[in-house]
Amino acid sequence: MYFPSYRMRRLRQTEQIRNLVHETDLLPDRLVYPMFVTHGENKRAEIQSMPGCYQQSISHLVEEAKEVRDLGIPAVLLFGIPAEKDDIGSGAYDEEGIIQMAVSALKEAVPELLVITDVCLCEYTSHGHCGIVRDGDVDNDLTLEMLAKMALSHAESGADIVAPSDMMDGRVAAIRSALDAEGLINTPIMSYAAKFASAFYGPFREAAESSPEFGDRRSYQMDYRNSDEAVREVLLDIEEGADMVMVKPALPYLDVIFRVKQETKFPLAAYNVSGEYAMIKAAAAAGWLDEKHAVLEAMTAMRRAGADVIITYHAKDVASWLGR
Ligand code: PB1
Repeated sequence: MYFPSYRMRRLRQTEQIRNLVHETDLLPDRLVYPMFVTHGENKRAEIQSMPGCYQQSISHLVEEAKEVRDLGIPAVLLFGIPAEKDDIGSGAYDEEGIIQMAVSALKEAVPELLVITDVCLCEYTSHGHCGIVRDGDVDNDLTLEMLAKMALSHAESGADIVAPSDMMDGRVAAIRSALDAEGLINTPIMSYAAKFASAFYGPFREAAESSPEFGDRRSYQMDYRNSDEAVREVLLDIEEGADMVMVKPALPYLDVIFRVKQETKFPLAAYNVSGEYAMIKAAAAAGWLDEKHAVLEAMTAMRRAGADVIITYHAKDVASWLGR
């Protein structure tokens, strides 16, 4: 069966034929929209390096969350910007903390929207690291206790899913046992299981005011040269009780997304991070890329690689382009 009796272009002739045989679906119900909520009243400030994304106080957050729901996007992922920070990030588990208050406001105003909370200390620590620092490095085991308290306070405020992004060893097991000990046996954990020490987080750190004051995150986030290690990290988190796993960033790691899905068959999220978003937005603003087509192609690539869920700042645009 070969040319000229077989012609591959027969199935590319028209939009109808191409749609009939297309292999990868992209739908709004696969998307999670990350949002930044800040302390205070009536605040809404666009993030310079992330056009269209905002640091906003709770009342504005709720309004935008209604738009997200109306677009058919099932979930938001919340990052908090507290009024104060300290060296152990104690604001992270404050029952009246910014995330705790935002979660209850969202669950009341938009109950059908899933609220996922990021569990990490970097937005709450004065030094900006993802844990408690002792002798110049993040102390893994001391940090576990804080993360468990933080995840518990989120779940008790009504969070539907908790998502530890800290990359401490053993944090999934620590959070699972803390939730179960308080009877929160049905709160799923979406673990940022294979999270790389990436240059593509720059804009986020501006948005969340969470840049490390000294050093970097390479003693806890993964080395981007390693793919076998990513599979080992994911398998460990599954062993510890993760309900969903994640690869982050996404586009520079499609090979890892593919491997993790193929080798684990576990529910898998890809996090299309701030730097990936900023690249496309900047190129589109300069007239170098067709934004809609570049974004839909990038989202489809993550799905084709095996991601079940895509966490992306493009979510609202994608959902409106898909017209559902
Ligand atoms: O969009 C992004 O860049 C996400 C950044 C990510 C949020 N979970 C982390 C990146 C970082 O600053 O190291 C925050 C770490 N908890």
